Amino acid sequence: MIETPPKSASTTWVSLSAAAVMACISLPGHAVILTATADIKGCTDASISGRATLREEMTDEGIKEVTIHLKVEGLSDGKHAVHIHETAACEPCGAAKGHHDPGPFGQTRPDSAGDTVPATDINHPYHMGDLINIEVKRGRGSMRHTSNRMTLSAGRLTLFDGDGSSFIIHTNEDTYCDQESDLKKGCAGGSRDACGIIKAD
Ligand SMILES: [Cu+2]
Repeated sequence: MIETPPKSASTTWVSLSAAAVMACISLPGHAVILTATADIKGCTDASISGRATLREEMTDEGIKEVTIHLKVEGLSDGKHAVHIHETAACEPCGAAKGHHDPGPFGQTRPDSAGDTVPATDINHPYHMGDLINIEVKRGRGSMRHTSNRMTLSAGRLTLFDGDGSSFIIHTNEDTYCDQESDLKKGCAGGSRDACGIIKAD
């Protein structure tokens, strides 16, 4: 004779399963869309090495966010500027060109001044900003940064545009060129110590 489980036990199991499913669904920002990686190498110093991982997730609100986790060894102790540069090229490190920011320069207005569609004077959402400094202690540094100013998936903010993108780690810290007195050559970190081309996994 097959024993039928008591109704209350079955009901409990169903309730727990539903709770587990609900818990998975309700976890915030955990829908991973795409991941990417960059192997970091010294521009001239072969003892510098590192790795960056990038993970694009969808928040509960439906916003794409990219979380960058960077680890590096061999840099001098102290703070170093980290940016995503506009070209997937590291040889030489200058080939990575300028900072990734695909919008038209100098448009701080939130949207168009006119009614033309498509408008050509909208910089939003290209006010991407730059990444934060990495701090190196006893030759090792790590940094984590989350941004909704870039995506790995296709779109106007993608890092995988026509010529790709790279990380550059600079010799000095980024002052973020924040104050009038900071607005001078080198305020974004100066020369380039390391580079890594961002590649989709
Ligand atoms: Cu830079």
